[in-house]
Order: sequence, then structure tokens, then C-alpha cells
Amino acid sequence: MKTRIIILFAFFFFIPAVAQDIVKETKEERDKRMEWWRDARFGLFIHWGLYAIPAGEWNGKTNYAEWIRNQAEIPIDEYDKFVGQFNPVKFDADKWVSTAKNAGMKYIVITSKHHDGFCLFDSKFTDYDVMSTPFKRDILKDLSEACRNEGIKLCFYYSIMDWHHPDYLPGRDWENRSSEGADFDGYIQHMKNQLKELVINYGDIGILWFDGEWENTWNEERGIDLYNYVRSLQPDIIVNNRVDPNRGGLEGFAPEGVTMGDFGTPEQQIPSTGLPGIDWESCMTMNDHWGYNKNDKNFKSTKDILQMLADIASKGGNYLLNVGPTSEGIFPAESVEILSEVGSWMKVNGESIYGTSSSLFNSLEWGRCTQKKIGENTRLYLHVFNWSQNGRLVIPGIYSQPLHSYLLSDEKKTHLTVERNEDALIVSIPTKTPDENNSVVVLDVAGKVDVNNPPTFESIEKIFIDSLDVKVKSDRENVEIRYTINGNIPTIESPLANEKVTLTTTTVLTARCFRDGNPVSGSVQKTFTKVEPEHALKINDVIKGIKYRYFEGNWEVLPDFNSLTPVDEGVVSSITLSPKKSSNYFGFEYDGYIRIPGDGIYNFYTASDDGSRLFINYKLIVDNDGLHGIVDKGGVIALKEGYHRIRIDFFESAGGEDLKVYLKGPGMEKQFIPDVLLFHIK
Ligand code: FHN
Repeated sequence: MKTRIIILFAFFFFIPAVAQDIVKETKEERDKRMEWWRDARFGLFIHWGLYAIPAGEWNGKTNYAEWIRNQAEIPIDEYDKFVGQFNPVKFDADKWVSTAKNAGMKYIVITSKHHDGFCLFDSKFTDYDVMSTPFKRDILKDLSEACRNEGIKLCFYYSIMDWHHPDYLPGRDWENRSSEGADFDGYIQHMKNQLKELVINYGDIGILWFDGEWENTWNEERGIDLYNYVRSLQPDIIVNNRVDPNRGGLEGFAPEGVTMGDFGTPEQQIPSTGLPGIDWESCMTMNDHWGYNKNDKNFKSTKDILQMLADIASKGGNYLLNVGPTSEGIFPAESVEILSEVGSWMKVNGESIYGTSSSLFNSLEWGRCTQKKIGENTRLYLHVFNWSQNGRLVIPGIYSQPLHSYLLSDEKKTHLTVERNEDALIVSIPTKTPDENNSVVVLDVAGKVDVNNPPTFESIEKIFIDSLDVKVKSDRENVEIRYTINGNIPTIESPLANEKVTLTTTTVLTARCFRDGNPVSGSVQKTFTKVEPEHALKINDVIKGIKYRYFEGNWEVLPDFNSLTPVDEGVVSSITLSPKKSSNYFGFEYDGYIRIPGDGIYNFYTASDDGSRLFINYKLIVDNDGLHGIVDKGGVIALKEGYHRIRIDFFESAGGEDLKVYLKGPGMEKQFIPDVLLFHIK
């Protein structure tokens, strides 16, 4: 134990200033840490707290849930009366955990503390917890024992945003409650104290599932610090990416993927394709609310849920499905019924979900595919949503040699014949569908599965000046890539692409895979355009810094600032939304020159909450307008070395606000626009 303490001390002592690499783990160590989570594929989300008492209803309105205090603008003293009413006498942790386990779920994420600040656990750092209620029992303690008994991973949701704690900032703008003396750094220490309780007092914790990171007091530095802190408490814990202010809103990813935390968190949605090399989890409600709403009967069907589970797994993701328990401590009957039906399917077909990886098929008209390595071979699980009555299941564009096929629901594993028809395999299947929701056909193939995916172009730019090297690649074995530069489909006579193709003029590049003289893929085509870089402006007497004009108003899209009178104006060295006089309903226009260090292709980005636009030489390059959480958008332009006009427009409505402006160019990774590049003239 002594060694462990020394190691922990070392963590604290040598925390690097910025990078998230405190644990400096290798890929192998990370894979080991993520292994149980990747195998699990399916978990239960639980949103439970004081908000279950009003059950979505307030002052005659019935569409609330866990946000009720903020949306119904309930004064804190009024809301805190629920503390004296919270007495879930029917709460039975063993029953909750067995319901999840019987549904085929491998982990449970429960709201230890949601945005309202109420804690479902006995915290030494607040009285705003379950021990102050008539129930007086540590919910999470009961759950940790029940999970341990059933071999289910217990995980905690924890909200960074806190509408109750006096040191949290910003306060609610509708609430007549002073933030005088609030100490946000003190709040961060409070969070760390509670997180230490959560990670140390309840046994092995699988995931710290953060949320509520979108308000303007949260930033990247604090996110990295919180991630490193939790990992230092339990190095093998998994942390989601909602410590990252740039996690990309409900899409759940930054433009570069997962830039902080261990997995992306798309919410109420499923990415359109898999995301190779990126861990992610879709979280979803069963009806339309996270917390309990007694009037919400709009539950998804078991078929919807099972097909979404297969869709998510076929793209390499996890599915976190939510239940909102009642104030008595029981799951709504509809949720119990759905989980039971899902469990019946999982009992028969679970191996087609657990421990599977994404398939290589871009699309299958009848359903989805997950796969597993079986020794040197590959097992395909064909999830058939639309069962064909003609006795044939056609798997298009597969060159692998079939070995064996059977219905996963068939205990005898009766062999199904498999024939080849050109680049398709056809499985003979019974006319009667095995399962109305999702029938799984197993198909074992020799070696790595070989699907007719075309090559990929590695170049991310579609415009270039001078010349452009386009890498053309395929991860398929034993193929050669041939290409054309005139838009025609490549033939065996077309030139070999080898590693890259160098373009010197605007080109329609088309590439295709061949094997033994025959095409074994469709073709991929992209136009790369040669452009003339914009000439620099001839300006003199430049002065460091960029001009700003500050406006106040209530907009849903960017206004024409030229038609408005600014409240303030001046020059700033950086684009940081200051000086401003309000935390809501304001706008900025930044206008000046950027000194471009050399000829080349430049990407500009804005990450903003709410809307923003970026212009170079009066051309709209980034359009990130509208009411939204932090969203990162980019645009590209070719520029010659020298000064170019730059203008950024931004507006904030209410809630979180943020504006970050990035630049990427030749020899420059994506970075905040350096102050040294910003100028104005009198
Ligand atoms: O504001 C929360 C919401 O209440 C709920 O907890 C979801 C679940 O991921 N997360 C936030 C909304 O994105």
C-alpha cells in the first residue's frame, strides 16, 4: 500500500502544466484500461434526484424533468422543500441492478449529483444530500454493494454545473440570488473533494461521467486538470469527454474527435458512420425525458431500441440507455417492460453485441453487421431487421471465403448453405423470420474480412497552390490501387497509385482496388482544385492589436452590426470577449488585419456559443451563426504572405458563452490565432 501512496504523490508532484498525458499511458495500457468498457457495449443510465418528486409538473405545466428548477424558475428555498419530501421507500438497489443485468447491461451510470446540486450520496462536504432527507440512506452505498454482488460496473455521473453551491459561477440569470463573494476555484476544490469521496468510498468505479461543462467559467485548462485529478485517484478509471468545453455539443465530439477524456458522448443521436480509432457512447432516453416525467408516455419500442443497439455496435460504439426512476424509487412500468424484452433478445443474441467491433460494410440495406476475430478467422454477425421471404440473404461486396453459417438463435447451429455470386455471398435462410425485432445470422469467413471498400484519399484539403501530394490508401490485403485523373473509372490499364499521386493542376482524381487483374471495389472520386492565393493588401503604419466594437441586444442570428450603435469600442490584443458589460445578450465585431507568414492554404475556425462568422478580405470563410452550444466550424482559403483583412462577428444570447478563433496553415498546427499576427491601422 505504501508503494501506491508514493506513486500517487508522484502524480500530484509532477502534474504536467497542460497535456492530458499525466498518466503517460501507452496504447497497450489504454487498450487494457478501456477493454471492459469496449466489451460491454451496453449500459444503463439513471437520472434520479429531487426532481422525481414534482415528476415533470409545475404550475400546471407538465413538460419538465431534471431541469425543472431552472426551466420553471423555482426559487431555491421553494425547490429545497423537496429535500424534506425525498423518501423513496420502495427503492431496492438489488432490484435495480438485477433489472439492468437481466436486460443484458454491463454497467450502470447514475447521477450522483445533477445540475441542481443535490447529492444522492453521503457527502462530508455538503448537507444538500440524501442524508438530510427522511430517507437518510446512502443510495450509492446500496448500489455499490448490489453492483458488486452482480458483477455490474458502477459508474457515476457528476455535473460540473451546480445551481445550488454558493461558489458556482455563473449564477442563474433569472434568480434573484447574489453571487457576491463566490469563489469558483473554491467550487472546483469542492468538486474535487466530492469526487474523491465518490472514487474512494464506493469500491471500484468504472466511469466518471461528467456533464454540465458548457458554461463560461469552464475551460480547457480546468478540464484537463479535472481529468488528471480523477485519474490520479483511480488510474484505471474511465472518464468521458464532458470535461472538455469543446466536446462539440450534443454531437459529442470535437472536430478532431475526442480531444480530452476517453470517449465521445453523442446524445440522443447515433453517428452516421463508425469513427475508426475513436471510442464513443450514444446516450439516450427511453421516452422524451431523462428525469422522471409522469405524463411522458412516449416510450421507444423494444424494436427501436434493439435496432439502435445493433446500429451503434456495428459502428463500434456503446449504448447508454436511460431510466428515470419515480420518487418512490422504482423504475416506470414501461421501462421495466422494455428492459425485460431487450433482455430476452440479449440472452439469445448477446454475443453479437458484446466484445464485437465495427464492421467494414458502408451500408447493408437489410440491417447491420458486427464482427469478432475467431482465431485467424472472422465471425460476422448479420443483424437482419428486414427478413427476406425469398429465402436468400445477400451480402454484397464481400470477397472473403465463407466457412460456416447458422442462425444465432438456433441452438443446434444448423448449417445454412452459402453460395457466391460475383462479389456477393448469398446465405440460404428459412422464410420464417427468427425474431421480429432483429434476427442474427452468423457467417464465419476465412482470415480478415475482405469487403469491397474503395481506397481512401488521405489529403484533407480540396484546394492547393503549386502542387499537392494526395496519399491513396487501402487497408485491404493483396490489392493494387489504380487511378485516373480525368474522371473516368480506372481499369487494369490505368496507372498504379503506389503511395501517393502528385497533382499540379485541378484534377478529378478517381481510384479503385484491383486484385489478380480484376476490380475488387467500387471507385472513389474527388476533385482537387488548384487556386491562386489571394494577394496581400498594401497597408502601412500597422499597429499591434485588433479593433473591436461591443454591442448589446437580443438576437437569434448575427445582426448587421453596421446598422447598430456600439456600446463600446477600442483595441484588444486578443479575441477573448472582453471587455464586456453583460454576461448575456451582447455581441462583438473584431476588425483588423492578420499578417500571414507565408504563401499557402490556411484553415480558419471559430468555436463559439452562440453564433459567429469569420471573414478574410470581406469573404465569408467560417459561418458558425445561430443559437447553439459550443460548436467548432472551419473554412479554408489560399493566401499570399502579408497582411489580409480579418473580421469576426459574434453574438451571445443567454446561458453559456464562448468564442475561440483558431488558425492552421503551412507548418502551423491548429492553434489560437497568435496575438502577434493581429494588427489594425488608425
Ligand atoms: O443537461 C443535461 C441533461 O439534464 C442530461 O443529464 C443529459 C444526459 O446526458 N446531459 C445534459 C444535456 O446534454
